Amino acid sequence: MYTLYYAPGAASMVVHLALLEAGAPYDLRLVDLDAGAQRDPAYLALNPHGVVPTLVVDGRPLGESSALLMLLAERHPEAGLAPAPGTPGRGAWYAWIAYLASTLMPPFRLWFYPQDLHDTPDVRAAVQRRIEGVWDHLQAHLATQGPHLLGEQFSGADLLLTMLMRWSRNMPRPATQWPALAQLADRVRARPSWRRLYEIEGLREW
Ligand SMILES: N[C@@H](CCC(=O)N[C@@H](CS)C(=O)NCC(=O)O)C(=O)O
Repeated sequence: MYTLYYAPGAASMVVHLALLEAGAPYDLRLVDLDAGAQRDPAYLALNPHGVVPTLVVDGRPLGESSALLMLLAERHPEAGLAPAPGTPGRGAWYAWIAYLASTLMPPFRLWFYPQDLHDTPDVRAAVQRRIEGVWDHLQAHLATQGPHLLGEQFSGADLLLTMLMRWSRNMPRPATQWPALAQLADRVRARPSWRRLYEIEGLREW
């Protein structure tokens, strides 16, 4: 049994999707970010960074959405969230998750939390360019080697990418303006896990 501390549509989303894909039993605990619940001492004891997600695994709280995605893929190999260890796709899968976590997570953090930096229009434009540059790169990859990040094989990396694409929906150029990215998102959004998560987390807008 897992316990997932989450906020609707936040970085916890990919962990929640992985749990649903795996059919693993879990409890959900809402962290009300608007009310500042992530800074409650009881929550900080679980997650010293004061962010979601936290996943309690065998009684131990762990953070970092991309690491939790990899952990769940390892603990539930039958879910097909990752190519099997030792196969050629496994290395590419690690690389895509590390790429998404290192290139998109930081600028999205700055986009949504401009107070983390001294915010100016120049900084905001640079953050936007950084995110759009990653969409360009992913478009080129998916157009030639898609439809998923690993080609024909769906994986948890596609869940992570689609969550990150979703975060761009109100940006001047949302990720769905890149056709191969839009096609990947359509595939992921058609999955039962995505639909079920929308029901559970009460999400409406893409
Ligand atoms: N690198 C972390 C980022 C987590 C993160 O920034 N979560 C945001 C929501 S998407 C959060 O909890 N924000 C609350 C705050 O910073 O006060 C991860 O991937 O888990």
